[in-house]
Amino acid sequence: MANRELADIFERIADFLDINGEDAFRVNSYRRVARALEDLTEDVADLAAAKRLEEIPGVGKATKEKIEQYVLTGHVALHDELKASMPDGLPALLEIPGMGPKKVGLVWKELGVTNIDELKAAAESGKLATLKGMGAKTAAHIVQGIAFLAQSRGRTPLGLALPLAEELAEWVRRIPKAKRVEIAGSLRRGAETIGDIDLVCESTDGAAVIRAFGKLPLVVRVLAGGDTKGSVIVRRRDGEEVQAQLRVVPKESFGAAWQYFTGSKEHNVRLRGLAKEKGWQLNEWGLMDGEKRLAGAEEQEIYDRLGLKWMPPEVREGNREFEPKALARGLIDRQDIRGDFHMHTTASDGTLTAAEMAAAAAALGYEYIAIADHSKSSTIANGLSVDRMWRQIEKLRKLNEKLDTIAVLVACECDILGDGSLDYPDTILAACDLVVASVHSGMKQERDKNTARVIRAMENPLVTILGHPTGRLLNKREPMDLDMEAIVEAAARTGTALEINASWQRLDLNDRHARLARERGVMLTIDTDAHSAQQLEQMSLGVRTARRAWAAAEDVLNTRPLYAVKQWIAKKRKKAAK
Ligand code: DGT
Ligand code: CA
Ligand code: ZN
Repeated sequence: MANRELADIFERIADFLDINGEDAFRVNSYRRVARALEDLTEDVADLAAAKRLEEIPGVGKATKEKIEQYVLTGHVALHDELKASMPDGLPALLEIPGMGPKKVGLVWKELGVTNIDELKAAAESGKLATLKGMGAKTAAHIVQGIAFLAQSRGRTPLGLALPLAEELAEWVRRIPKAKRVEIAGSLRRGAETIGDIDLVCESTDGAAVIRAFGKLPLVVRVLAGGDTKGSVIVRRRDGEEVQAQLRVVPKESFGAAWQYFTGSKEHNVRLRGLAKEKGWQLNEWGLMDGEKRLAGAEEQEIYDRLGLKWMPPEVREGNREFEPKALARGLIDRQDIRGDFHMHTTASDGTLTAAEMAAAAAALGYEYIAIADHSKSSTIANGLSVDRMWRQIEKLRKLNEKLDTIAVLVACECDILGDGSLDYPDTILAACDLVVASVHSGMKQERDKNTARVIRAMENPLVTILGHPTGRLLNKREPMDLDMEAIVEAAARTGTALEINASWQRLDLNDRHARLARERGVMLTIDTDAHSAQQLEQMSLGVRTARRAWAAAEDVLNTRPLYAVKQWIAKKRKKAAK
């Protein structure tokens, strides 16, 4: 239906008129019709065809003409004219908390401000505070609004949100009247980035819990608070802010609320549909048959009553998880992981020696690791020259002989050069136990070129794993334009493993591509790309991504014991030797 789009256009006309200082009556006539359009149950085009536009509340001569124009042409001339009459950056100012159309008009006319950067500069220079009706406090508020807008556009990466949410949940657990507290939302589903943190709490005194929630030390500001829901801003470890919601429910509803607020929305729609088919109702308070509560205290009961197996949160995306045989194989767990094939040491850009990394990995209970430092072309990462790499191979062999707690495999992260050839001669690659091949430069080429480059690298029989396949950095760098179908097909054909790089900034492969790879029988690895001991613990983020790809332990090479890993690596190498 066009209603929504037309409502937006009318809303923007009202904003533009308001910025221009038009009289309130005219401005409001557009706002009223915008709202009426949103509430309309019939398509506005049908109403226009039936000459029934007058039935829409608030429609007068001027607005009726504009609706007809839109239905006919898809445009409203007044909207286009107004938009053209003001600087392009101006409408974006309206999105800043604390900046209404009146203030936007004021800063534009009085200070010549035409975009967010100029507004920020005007605030910081003190000019903004001198405007009529502004003052230092309003100016400070606007600066805060600009900062929040900038970061709230980018969602929070899972690796930043998870520890923060766990800490917040721990604080909530200490609130006297709070009982059970759990994380819900996209965070519980292990999504790569999250919009906000959702917590669910069992208590009989919601108002008290929510008041205490607003006073927790992590909380920067309170946005809203009531009897069942509180909403606050907390600060991320990088200084940015994230919104967090707390929902408080009684014991008998805890499972239902946890399920509901875990989502996803698509998954919930399906679940609610199944309840409806049986004549029941499902919402955040419980699974109800009229007045009778069928389930609600535990999530498990809800799935049980609906005749389903309980579903791990990572698969609740409304993407075939309701099919009968969907999850027959089970999902990989963090405990299935026996090693890590991708980490760096002081030989290139890591912070610990190989011996120190081995000790840290042994402390995690691993059976093996591969040390994969950078190759010579990665000069900023202090990549190893051919000579240095020969010495590194020798050094790692000796280290491995010395250790009896953990096996150290000799590896390298070899650059894939522009033409798809590798940064080291085959003699070096053959001397390694395994080779991670990665693209680190020249990623802005066209899709065909990128794809051919990466496939050529995978065709080298000495390449074991394609490292961080798309090169993306969450919220920072777009993925390389690749034909992932072709990459996955080539991985299957050449017997090359595809990496789920578990670094919190990467998660690359992403869940979708990892699922595609798994469905085509491609071997996956989950590697941390650690540059420090602490980064080895990012493994759990990669496992979450693998679970979202419905991967079982058998789909992931580093769940296998060392002898089986070696056999698997040897297969591709042998095939090529024939
Ligand atoms: P996010 O925060 O954007 O990363 O994504 P979610 O999935 O955490 O979404 P959020 O925070 O808006 O809401 C949390 C869950 O609550 C969501 O996954 C499903 C449920 N939910 C929220 N609003 C609705 C709704 O309007 N309908 C349904 N069926 N479920 C909803
Ligand atoms: Ca959320
Ligand atoms: Zn790399």
